[in-house]
Amino acid sequence: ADMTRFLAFDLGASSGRGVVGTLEQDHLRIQELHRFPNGPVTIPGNMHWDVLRLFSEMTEALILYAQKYGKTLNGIGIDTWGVDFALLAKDGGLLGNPHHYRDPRTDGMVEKASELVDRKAIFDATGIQFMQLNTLIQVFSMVEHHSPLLDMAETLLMMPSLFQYFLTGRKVNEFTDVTTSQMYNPRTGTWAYDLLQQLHIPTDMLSAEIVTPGTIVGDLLPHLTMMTGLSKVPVIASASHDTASAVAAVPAHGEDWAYLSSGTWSLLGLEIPEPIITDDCLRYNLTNEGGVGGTYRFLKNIAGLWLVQESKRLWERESGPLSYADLAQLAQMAKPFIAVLEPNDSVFLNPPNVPQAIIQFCKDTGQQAPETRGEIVRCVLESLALKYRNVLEKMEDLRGKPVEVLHIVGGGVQNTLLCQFTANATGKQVIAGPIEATAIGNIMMQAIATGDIASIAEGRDLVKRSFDVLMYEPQDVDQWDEAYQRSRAILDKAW
Ligand code: ADP
Ligand code: LRH
Repeated sequence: ADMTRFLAFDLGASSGRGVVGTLEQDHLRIQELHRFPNGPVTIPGNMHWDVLRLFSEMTEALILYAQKYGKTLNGIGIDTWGVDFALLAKDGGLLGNPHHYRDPRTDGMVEKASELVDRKAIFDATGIQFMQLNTLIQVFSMVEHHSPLLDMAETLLMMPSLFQYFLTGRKVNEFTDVTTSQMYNPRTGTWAYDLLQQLHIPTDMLSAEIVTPGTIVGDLLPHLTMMTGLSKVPVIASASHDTASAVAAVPAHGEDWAYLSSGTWSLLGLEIPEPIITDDCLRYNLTNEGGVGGTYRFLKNIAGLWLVQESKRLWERESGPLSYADLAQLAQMAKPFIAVLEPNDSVFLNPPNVPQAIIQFCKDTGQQAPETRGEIVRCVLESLALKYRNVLEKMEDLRGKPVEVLHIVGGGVQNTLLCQFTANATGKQVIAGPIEATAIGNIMMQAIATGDIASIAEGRDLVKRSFDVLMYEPQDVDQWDEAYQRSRAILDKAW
């Protein structure tokens, strides 16, 4: 019999990849077909994503697929980072270049928006944490800056849906990514129209249907089948928010687990049946993003390995190529617990020089500053692990039940030092893997859409059977507990 194969496009803030998933009897096999870098492009005044280049890398992956596996492909699904979006004109043309969420156009805009509608009302209408990079705040900043694009926009598409539109010509948004916008009301199951009107945000552009994860959207357009050599392929809205796909693929069972999706960001949270929209949640700036199978992702964004990525970029500019493995080794040998950072402090959102911002933060908070590269990376990793404990404690408290294990998935699984630190800081058993959980979750949701997998539970069992994980047991817990108690004041600073 023919193999059942799916292609997942997983676009993260630091790289994109096309991954082939082959369903065999009892097993899912994945193979990376194509990987390409991603990052911001800054032109006067603005910071963008290069969406046309990303799309041409995607068509390149389709060509590579046809060369390697032949013309039959059972599905294509796309997931990307959250919150960013594109605007389309009446004729379907792309209006401008989509912005990067770290673009400073949103500086001060959360405060401005909350002068019109108070934070409690915004949270009540959406259940989403406040971050200046949210779609809501980005669009609000366009309103404030009188962007002419808003007058011309007929359709707003979230980033994964833009690429899906490029593949199929069909304009639909998908639930999991829509919920990251802070423009959607999970209680009414529609865009948060009242809130948007109060912020003077035009709502006509919210015309695309919102579909649930695992919906077949349309077929690959004829010019693309011709260009690539593929036959007709269904394009499927998987869990199009990368974090939703990652959570879908966590090889967990029962309810006593938390997840950490570890990449550019650290997304730490719980899978829950209903959003938790309470005053405590608002106070701790926790969020309720839409998940698969009717669940919600109760989580917090923690500025994650972005701090290491940026340090690496700066150091490479100074003195040539460095690998993540090199940095991990330097960190391993460096002196422990020199200082602790609040990774979510706004000074780390987009500083020109992350290592310098780290040193400055330490000075400003009266701490000794790390000096060497190893010390800086170690300080970041320790701070992340301590922040994980800090956030996890709040979440366990709000849900009213402790978790037993913490599953780590994503590229950050390769940072074994961080995995061990996370076990040490939280006192939980850590189960690390799979690295490509996001692409796997994307493939899983496609297979559910085509009927090849019956349910999410069955998909998670398949992931468990198909991929190895590594276990980390807590070590040096007393020392980590002391470090935690010493750093409470700093870690509690940026809720
Ligand atoms: P995103 O999807 O947000 O672009 P990924 O899930 O691909 O991110 O994870 C990227 C991160 O994984 C990098 O920032 C880096 O810190 C970490 N990483 C990647 N490869 C390695 C490695 N070989 N050793 C340690 N860490 C790694
Ligand atoms: C991770 C992620 C995260 C969003 C951020 C913008 O890649 O999707 O869930 O908050 O990017």
